[in-house]
Amino acid sequence: MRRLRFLLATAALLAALPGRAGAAPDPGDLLVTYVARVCDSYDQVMANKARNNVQESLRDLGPDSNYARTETVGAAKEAAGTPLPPCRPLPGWTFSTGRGFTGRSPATRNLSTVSTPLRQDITTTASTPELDAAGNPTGRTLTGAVTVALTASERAAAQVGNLVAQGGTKADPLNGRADTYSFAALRCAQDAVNGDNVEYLSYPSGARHVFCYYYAVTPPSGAGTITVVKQVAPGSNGSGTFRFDGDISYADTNGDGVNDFTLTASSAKPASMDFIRAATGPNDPPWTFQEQIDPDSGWAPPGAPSCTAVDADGGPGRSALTTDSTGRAGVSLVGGEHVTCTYTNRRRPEGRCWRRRRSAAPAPSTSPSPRRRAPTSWSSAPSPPPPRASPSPSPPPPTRWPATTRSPRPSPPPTAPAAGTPPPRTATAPSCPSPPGPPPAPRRAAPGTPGTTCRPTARRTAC
Ligand SMILES: [Ca+2]
Ligand SMILES: [Ca+2]
Repeated sequence: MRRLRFLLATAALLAALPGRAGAAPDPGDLLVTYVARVCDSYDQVMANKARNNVQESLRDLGPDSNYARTETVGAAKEAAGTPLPPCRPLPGWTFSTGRGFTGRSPATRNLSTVSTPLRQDITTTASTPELDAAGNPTGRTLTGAVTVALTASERAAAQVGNLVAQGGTKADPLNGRADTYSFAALRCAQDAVNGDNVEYLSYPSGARHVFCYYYAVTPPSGAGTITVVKQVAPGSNGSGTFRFDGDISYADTNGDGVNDFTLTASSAKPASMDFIRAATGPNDPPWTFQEQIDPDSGWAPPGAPSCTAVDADGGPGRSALTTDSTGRAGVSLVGGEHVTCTYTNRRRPEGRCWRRRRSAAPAPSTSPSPRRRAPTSWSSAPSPPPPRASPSPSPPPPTRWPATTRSPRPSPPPTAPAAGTPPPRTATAPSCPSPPGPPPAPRRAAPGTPGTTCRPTARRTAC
């Protein structure tokens, strides 16, 4: 009976392999099973290994990755991390492959795409036999999936470590169905690190079959952009690194359990970071962020940021903006709008060390009619959420595990392939273009900067 199941599964697989129906697979074929899923909310989708702002979902994802640092994407881990139900198979979803990748842009629905497409016709079917790493049927079936063999051009790209998969096509990463689906996550083969819409396809040593899992969310929400700008007042000496806590960021750069991002600026060089985020619905809390100033940093607190909203035509926006004197900002984002909030810091006068005021209630200023937001996990809150598995130290090379913002992506395969399979990537092998967007977030600067009378402190957090 078991043998019969095996033979039936093999026959089904052969029929499913494009261009190989009815023919015995070449033992040298390299196979990929593409699987697509759709969920009802972002928090139903397991995150990739790194939780950072490379992630291209419009809201943060749910559980931390259940993969070990160098573990290859597999059906069992995906089923455990993002269960069906509540998520469902997504047949008819097209994937593409190419050489290298290009960062997200408005023209590609703010999703990364392959830079040189090799193939744009890989579409999931109702079901396909599940294969093991050697390419043999396991006897189980995967729904919303398709297995294909690498083409010659794909294989050539894989052999130089340059084969990349994406959800959708280069021209439309949402397959013309943006009115139904939003991107949530993509994980392929040995690359499940950054949560963007591109992943490298490579084969572990001895393997000839790998998986690529894609997750969409329905219904989609509109999207807008929030830009946080950091300015340093003229005449302020040196540069400063400023941390902002809030749910606008998907990263936790200092590992304190509260999401944050950092900006480093000087009077000669302001800094900014863009966040493409979901429009907030009537029942959604606003996006939030708040600058955090170490009392020993030598910088005075910025006070309320200056925020403006602009609509898609360049006119005044309708996004509701709230700010207060503690540097807190809330944005109820309207789809298609661009909100910019600017914080300006200056050095404290010499001889005066600012100390954090804990009791003073912030004096809110609003525009237009703010909605009262539910309490969220501001950094000053005493009870941070459960700690996340931090973007663990890296699979090789470690520099490809950004703790915060953008960096070369996707990640390289961690192990050496067998003969005839793609070679291992090294720390210098990837020549990924720098995607557009904010610069890599710097680590927090040591407090006690020049030009102040505050004592230096050794206090420093691990990033
Ligand atoms: Ca990625
Ligand atoms: Ca943090």
